[in-house]
Amino acid sequence: MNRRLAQGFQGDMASTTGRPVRAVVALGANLGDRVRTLRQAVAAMQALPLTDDVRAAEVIESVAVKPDGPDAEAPAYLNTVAIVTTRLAPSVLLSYLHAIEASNGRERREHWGDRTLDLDLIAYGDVVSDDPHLLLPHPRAAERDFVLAPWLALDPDAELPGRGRVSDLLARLRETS
Ligand code: PH2
Ligand code: MG
Ligand code: MG
Repeated sequence: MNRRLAQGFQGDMASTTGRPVRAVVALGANLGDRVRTLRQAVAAMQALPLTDDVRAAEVIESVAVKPDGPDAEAPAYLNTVAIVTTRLAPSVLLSYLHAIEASNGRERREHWGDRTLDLDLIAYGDVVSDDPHLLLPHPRAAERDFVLAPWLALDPDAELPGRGRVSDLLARLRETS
């Protein structure tokens, strides 16, 4: 694991769950060398403590979605989804994901602004949480083709906790768009 990432989190290493949990992470990049950044992000997830079995779907390209809708003028995204098996507590996993974003040059200026790397925790086991610092599952996952499609490709039986089967959610989304 990257030293800078490890140093930032020494105090949190004990924040683990007893048993391994499957977590789903959505990756997106629309600035810089997008392929390289996504590869680095997957490698960084593989190097996380108490985490293994990182499986990433094939990368897809998608039109940038902005607060007002799809924007074909904005740089296009590469998106994928990774499923990881982890014993990190969800808040700790999320902190690591933010650190991986930062180490890949992520800047937070604008809501849904262009970015080198976005890592969103989509689901953590079957946990449902309305803690504003840790909303689970991700509140917009069911509306996002670029999240549901790679997730379904990795796991045909995937379920979004509290929302149903990913295959049904994706079919419904495609009917209405
Ligand atoms: N992420 C966003 C906003 N818009 N559009 C696409 N195509 N892919 C994304 O990952 C994405 C987006 C905010 O997280
Ligand atoms: Mg996002
Ligand atoms: Mg994000």
